[in-house]
Amino acid sequence: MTAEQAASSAVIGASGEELQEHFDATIARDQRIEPRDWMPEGYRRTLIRQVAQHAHSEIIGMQPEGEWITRAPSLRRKAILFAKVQDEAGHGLYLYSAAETLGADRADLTERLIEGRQKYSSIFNYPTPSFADVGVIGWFVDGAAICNQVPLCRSSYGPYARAMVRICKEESFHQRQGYELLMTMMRGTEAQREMVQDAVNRWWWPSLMMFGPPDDNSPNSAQSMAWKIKRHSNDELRQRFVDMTVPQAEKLGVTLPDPELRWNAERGHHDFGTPDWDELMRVIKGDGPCNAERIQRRRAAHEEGTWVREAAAVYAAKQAARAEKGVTA
Ligand code: FAQ
Repeated sequence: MTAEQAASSAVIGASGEELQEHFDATIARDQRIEPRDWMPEGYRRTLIRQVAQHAHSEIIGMQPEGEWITRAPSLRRKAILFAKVQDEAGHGLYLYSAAETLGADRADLTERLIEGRQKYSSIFNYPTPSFADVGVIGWFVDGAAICNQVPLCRSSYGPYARAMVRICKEESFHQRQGYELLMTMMRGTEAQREMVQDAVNRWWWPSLMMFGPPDDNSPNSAQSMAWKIKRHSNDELRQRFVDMTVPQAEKLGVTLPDPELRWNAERGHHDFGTPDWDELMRVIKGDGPCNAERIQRRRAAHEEGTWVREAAAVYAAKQAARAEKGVTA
């Protein structure tokens, strides 16, 4: 028990065992754990790990598409892309705030990210050489994010679950913009259709890897599901994504690059091939096509933003001093 938890148990006069029982009963009743509630240290640590990785993913995830803002082919596409990338920044900020309610320090989380001590999603370590990648990221990556994150709206930790509600609404919008962009390109020239197919070929397998390792090699899943932080296993969500995406690919007129992909009437799901799990592990460990570039860019942005953080802190201190003296702005 931490000092803070010991103090809170003393206040309400409950023993460690009683606190644990109360926590277990709250989870069993499908009610939410809130920041001031007692929680086991493992639960807190697991949430900080997952929420921080999620926040970092949103922030690093601004880079692959962000590269296209200056090169988007029309003012309309530029405005749409600008808004989408800005939404991802907002998602990162809600999630860092959720991590702070668990006692994490945002500056420390950022340090851990840029020093390579905390992870972010593997998917953002792949390059975006063509504008079709912007559409495919919206369709596949936001689509996978929706499959993974809609169940997180029912996650047992209140601030995380509530942050996910708005995030999921925005991700749905992002997915549709990606699909609409691809439909426009598919109605265009042969060269544009080839660009779309090429982007689909490059992003399909990395998108399946976003859901994490297979269930029999996912060390965190069992405990996270028992705590109802995660509601479904990695493989269940991966299957859901495949089933959702296959008819969308047919409608769009592209081929998903998996010769083993077919409907299995008995299971009521699509069968599909096995992603290259060695590749996922390499990318997670920092050896993907763009890992070094992504972190270098994030570090540079952090350093360039030092003066903004310093100015904001001085301004906040001044405002607090004025408020203390009773001066209204
Ligand atoms: N990449 O035991 P498990 C987005 C790590 S946001 C990197 O299965 P867990 C929005 C895992 O952390 C995308 N690392 O772990 C957007 C663990 O390492 P650790 C991010 C991965 O936590 C769209 C180890 O492997 N979404 O896309 C990956 O139970 C477009 C063992 O794995 C979230 O973060 C991976 N793919 O399940 C933005 C959603 N997979 O910490 C811009 C919330 C696994 O023990 C543009 N997170 N690892 O050292 C989750 O649902 C879970 O954390 C999973 C992993 C499913 C990602």
